[in-house]
Formats: sequence, C-alpha cells, structure tokens
Amino acid sequence: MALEIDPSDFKNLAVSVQDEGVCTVTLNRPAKRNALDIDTIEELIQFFSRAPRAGVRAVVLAGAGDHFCAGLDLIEHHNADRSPADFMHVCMRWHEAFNKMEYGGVPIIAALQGAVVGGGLELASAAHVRVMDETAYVALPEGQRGLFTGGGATIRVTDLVGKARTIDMMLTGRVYRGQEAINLGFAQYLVAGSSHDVALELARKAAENLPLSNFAICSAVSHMQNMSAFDAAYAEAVLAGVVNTQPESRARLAAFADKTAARVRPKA
Ligand code: 1HE
Repeated sequence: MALEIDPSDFKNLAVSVQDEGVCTVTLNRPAKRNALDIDTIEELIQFFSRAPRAGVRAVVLAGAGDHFCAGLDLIEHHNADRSPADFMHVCMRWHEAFNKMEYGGVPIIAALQGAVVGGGLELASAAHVRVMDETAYVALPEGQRGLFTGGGATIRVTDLVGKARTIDMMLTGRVYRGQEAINLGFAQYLVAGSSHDVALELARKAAENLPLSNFAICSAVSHMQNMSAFDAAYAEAVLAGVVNTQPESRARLAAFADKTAARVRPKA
C-alpha cells in the first residue's frame, strides 16, 4: 500500500517506508548524537501529525549511530540565549510532538542504543514500546547542566518508574542500564543483538492488528490515565462499543469460531 508520507519532506529525520505500512523514523544527526534541535522537533510534529491519516500502521523510532539521542541540543540552546518565554515555547513544541506520538493512535516502537538521556529519554518515553540493546542506558542529566526537564519527563518518566526514582535521577544523574532498567520499567525488552531488528519485528506484529484496535490501544490507555476511574470506565465502554463491532473484526471472529484462528499459547 502506498503511504501518503514523502520521505524527502524530512531532513533531520530519515524516514523509510517498509512493507505493510510500517515506517522507520530515524533521528539522523549522529555527529551530534541526535541531539534534538528545533528543526528536528518540528519534523517530528510534522511526521506524527500526518501518520495517523496517512495509512501508517506502525512506526519504528530509532537513532542513527551509537546513541539513540543526547537530549536537548545544548549548543543551539547555548547560542540562542533564550528568554524564559522563548524556552517555554520551545518546550510547548516538544510537548506537541510527544503528545502527537503518545495520543496519536499509531503504535510506536522505540529502538534504543547507547545514550537515551535527558530529552532523549523524554522522547523514548512517548513511544508505546521500548526495546533496549546491551549498550543502551538512561539518565536525566539536566540537574548537572543547570537545567530542568522540559519535554515531559516529570510526567512520562514518572509514569514509567515512579516519583522517587525520577527525582533521584534528576538530583544525582543516576544512570540505569541492562536488566535493572528493564526490571524498573524503562523498557519492555532487552535484547542481545540489534534493538532495531527486534523493534521492527514488533512493529510488524502490531501492524497485523486492525488499525482501529491499534488506535484504541495507542490513544485510549494514555487518555484514560488522565481521567477518573469512573469516567475512564465509561470511555472504555464507548470505545469498545465502536472497536468491537467494527465490520473488519467479523472475519477474525469467524476464524475463531470455525477454529482456523491461532490459539493463545506461550512459546514452547
Ligand atoms: C551535542 C549534544 C547535545 C552531544 N547537544 N550537541 N543531555 C546531555 O547532557 C547529554 C550530553 N551529551 C553527552 O553526554 C555525550 O555527548 C554523549 C554521552 C551523548 C555521547 O558522548 P560521545 O563521547 O560519543 O560524544 P561527544 O564527543 O560528547 O559529542 C560528539 C558531538 O555531539 C559533539 O559535537 P562536535 O561538533 O564538537 O563534534 C557534541 O557537542 C555533540 N553533542 N550531545 C548538542 N545534547 C526540553 S528540555 C530537555 C533537557 C535536556 O535534554 S538537557 C540535555 C541532556
């Protein structure tokens, strides 16, 4: 299927369209350790604003080179000598990008290696699934730089690992990696080989689901965290009313009924 995404529209992101509507979006400034400058944030907004309506069924979010992302472009920030209002608006563009990701309804699988730090961790936290390889590590070094997080760490990193751990990371610059990072909830997968290969495999798997099911999964769960349990239950019922009666689901239900559909079993 041809996607309505033109890779040549992007400069700091390398966008490649794979089979089955899966797109790979790669932060492509490895010489700057994929630090997030204004242009990159604007391209993320552009891509993730379009993706839900362009037939994109799943995204692998990656970083070129040895590091996923070194966070805010500190050199751009230093040179711009921004006012408080200027930087507030910068942060609001980051939130625009990351909210488009988290709430957009298209599954995003982050493939992590090397540094996933500061704004890089904020970016990764806006994905729905995170895969770390053995080189990947996470940290929030803002405190040591005389800064504070502005791309959602207070919300999303806290959601992943809790308030006390987030505050400790901010205060002390603590670095987590490997199995400990997985056990704490920074990522769902730790792989011996390439995080990109596994992320692509997971994206392809997710892309097999009906788009409306994925829309519900990759927007509703996040929205519902912002609601009272009472309202979330109501919203869940309304959404399930729409998703669970979609005509496209009938063939899948029929396959279960006539015993041709795969059964749910643990891997041997
Ligand atoms: C950068 C950045 C950057 C590298 N902004 N240019 N983030 C940080 O505090 C992380 C800062 N970066 C690092 O600690 C290290 O660069 C890394 C551990 C990620 C990689 O180390 P290394 O030895 O491979 O690379 P390097 O020699 O430090 O950097 C290579 C180049 O990338 C160099 O540029 P060059 O032109 O001199 O070659 C670096 O300047 C450049 N580079 N990281 C700009 N972050 C919305 S608020 C969010 C708040 C934050 O995210 S604070 C940032 C936290």
